[in-house]
Amino acid sequence: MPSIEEIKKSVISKLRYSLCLELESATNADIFNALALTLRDYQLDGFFNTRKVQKATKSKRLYYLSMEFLLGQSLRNNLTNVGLLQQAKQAIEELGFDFEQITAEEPDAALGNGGLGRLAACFIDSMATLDIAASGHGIKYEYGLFKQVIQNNKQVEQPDDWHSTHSPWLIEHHSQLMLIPIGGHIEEGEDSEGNYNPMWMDWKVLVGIPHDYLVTGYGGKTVNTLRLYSAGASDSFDVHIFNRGDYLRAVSEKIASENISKILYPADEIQSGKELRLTQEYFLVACTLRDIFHDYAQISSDITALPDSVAIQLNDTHPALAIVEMMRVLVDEHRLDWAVAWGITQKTCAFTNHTLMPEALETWPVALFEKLLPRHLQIIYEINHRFLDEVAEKWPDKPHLLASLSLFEERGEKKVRMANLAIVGSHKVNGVAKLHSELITQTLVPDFYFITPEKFTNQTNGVTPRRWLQQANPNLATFLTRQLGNGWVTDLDKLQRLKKLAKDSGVVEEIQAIKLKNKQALCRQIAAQQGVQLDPLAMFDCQVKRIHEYKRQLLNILHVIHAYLEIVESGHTQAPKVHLFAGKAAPGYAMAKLIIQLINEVARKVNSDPRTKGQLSVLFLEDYKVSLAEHIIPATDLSEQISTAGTEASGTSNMKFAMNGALTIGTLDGANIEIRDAVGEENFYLFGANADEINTHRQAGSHNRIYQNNDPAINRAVEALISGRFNADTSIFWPIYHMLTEGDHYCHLLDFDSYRIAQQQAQADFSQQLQWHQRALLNIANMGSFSSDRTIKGYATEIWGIGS
Ligand code: DL6
Repeated sequence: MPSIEEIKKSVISKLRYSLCLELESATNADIFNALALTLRDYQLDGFFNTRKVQKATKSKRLYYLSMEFLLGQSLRNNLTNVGLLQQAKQAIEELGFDFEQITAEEPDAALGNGGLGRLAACFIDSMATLDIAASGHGIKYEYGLFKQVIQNNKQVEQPDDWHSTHSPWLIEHHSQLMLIPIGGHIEEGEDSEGNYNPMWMDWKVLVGIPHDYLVTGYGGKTVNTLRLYSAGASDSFDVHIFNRGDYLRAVSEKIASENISKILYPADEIQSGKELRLTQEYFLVACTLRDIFHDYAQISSDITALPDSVAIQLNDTHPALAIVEMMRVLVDEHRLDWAVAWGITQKTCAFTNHTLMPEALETWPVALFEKLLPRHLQIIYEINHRFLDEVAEKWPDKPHLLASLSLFEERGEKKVRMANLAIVGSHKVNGVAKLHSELITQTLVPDFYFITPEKFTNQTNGVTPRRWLQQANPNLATFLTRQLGNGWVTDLDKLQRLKKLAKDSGVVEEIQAIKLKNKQALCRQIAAQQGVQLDPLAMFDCQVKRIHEYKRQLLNILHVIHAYLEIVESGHTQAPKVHLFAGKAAPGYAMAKLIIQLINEVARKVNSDPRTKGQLSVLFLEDYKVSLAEHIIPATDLSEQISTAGTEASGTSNMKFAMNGALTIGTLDGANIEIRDAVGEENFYLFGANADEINTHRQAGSHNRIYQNNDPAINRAVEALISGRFNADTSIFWPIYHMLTEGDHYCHLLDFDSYRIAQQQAQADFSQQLQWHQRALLNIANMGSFSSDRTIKGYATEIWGIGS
């Protein structure tokens, strides 16, 4: 381990020889870069060592393919995992800089939209910590998720220039660039032995350039990589056009090639039909498979034994083309028999589903495939043909199966169904929470479950305690280490031992003091950034996540409107409460953007009304991202997990909040159910209809107006939307009013009353501070199984055949 002096020396040397700067003129950003480069050297030593060990032990390797990796900031996390946090802190202070300011300089790497991308980031941390030979594979987007600013109470999107071109964490391997064919057409033909031999002709070339981000496991023993591919222009890019002398067109096609990794699609659900998106998915898959076959060639020449050494996990359907590309390489390049190639592919690939929303199931027009990936389309037809023949032979009395299982949607424009492709081509399919996995088999793809029940399994999500406890909540982490020793960081079940301390009022007061400190810190940050003063003694009730109708931020704000009207119209008083919201809406999602506007308009009204002073504050925090979450979560008293039952696959912020001592108000949805089982029903505010009840309600076509008319409180809150109270233009929130009262798929009003009662109970309980924090402590103590280490152990043994 380097000494403080050595770190200082290296920082000065990096400034001088890598950045061409002297200490005297260095800014905070320069120091950040120099410290990151210093740290990267230590990580590189670990990386070479890890490679040696993994080669010597012939470890089976896992390739995690994801279109999103929501990393956030890396400096503090990498320092912690390498074990250099304290030394670096001191070195930086001794050089005359403020360590907090240096870490704050780092832009978030927002290469993801939300839960799916952040899960991938937690997983690579856990894989390295568990010494699993693994690599993440994604795209190095030049622009990550857009930056959100609120102007006139509305979301405005700005490009996120996250410094991808000069991130100190990324190591470019230009010498390993890859040529990826795309477009063209197929010419049918035969090989010299008379076998069918289609030729993929006249394709253009995309160029993939790998960049490695080093992923250090806790303790620094294993250093894996996250490999992000950027698209570059190719010299050989459409030489035909060039040769014809149309230079400008040839150059613009080059630019189009570079555009492939320009931007992350800013929607948490997929963007079917978009040519660029399908190209991005193919680009990721094709680059990764080149790496996989290249790595495998270093260890074996027996291609049929590939599944013994390689496992591929598909993070949702986005990289499902890996199945097809693998078949193409095995059949067309390695000349394997189809059945042998198919056996290898199925044994190697596994698929995780992350959503039950039918509209989120990816489908791609056949015409688009034909244009971009003609050979892949042929292969998909062949997979489908053989698969459906097998089904027809096995279940001759169930011909209806063929339509639902087919890889093609035949109604309307013919499309490829990516979920069906992912299921057929994988040996395991998992959901991300118990309820979600059950619903996959019962409602999403019941016919696939019928024909291959053994494929379906569950791996409940988890989050890394390194970032979400140790880093985000140093006050609590110090307390935990004092009480339990340091072992909890890699064995979160050790938190169980806190249970016996819950009766010790001294310990509970410490938990209370830690929460207060975190709330004070958040208040300072909010005051500095948004100029708003909040009372840290108030109850902090937070809902931070993507803005979506199913997540029901609308239910939350309707309840806030109700509380406001209780104060100003009914003369009620309430103990101080702060409602915090944060989250981004997909730029094209009008209803979600209107909900953001409503929250901001309500906040403006409530906060400026002298009658609510000291009782109610509402705040929408701009530009939600990982680093902001790290400040909000440890400061939260009440965590809002209020999605309509049966819609949220798992949720992961629910885990982060509970782990940091927030109590949850939530529905029986996603992982909430397992969290409630773990922390105890008395430590969780349950409300609302369950998934079956929601289903029955929807099937009966029940109309929300019934609920509205029966309940004056609901009626008053809903009518306030169009009363001009929050915006002089009474038509602004009509779309919301209309949706709530005339056909609300997400059943806001159905659950409103039960939500209000649960809120009332939480508010009353919060006044009993000792009991509240005792329950907070029990939440922390029982969250051990929501570590992503537990999740990854599950994937490794049950899906990847690693470490079993
Ligand atoms: O599994 C990670 C995360 C879950 O916790 C959320 O419940 C779920 O909504 C999210 N899914 C997506 C959907 N993306 N696609 N497709 O982000 O996954």
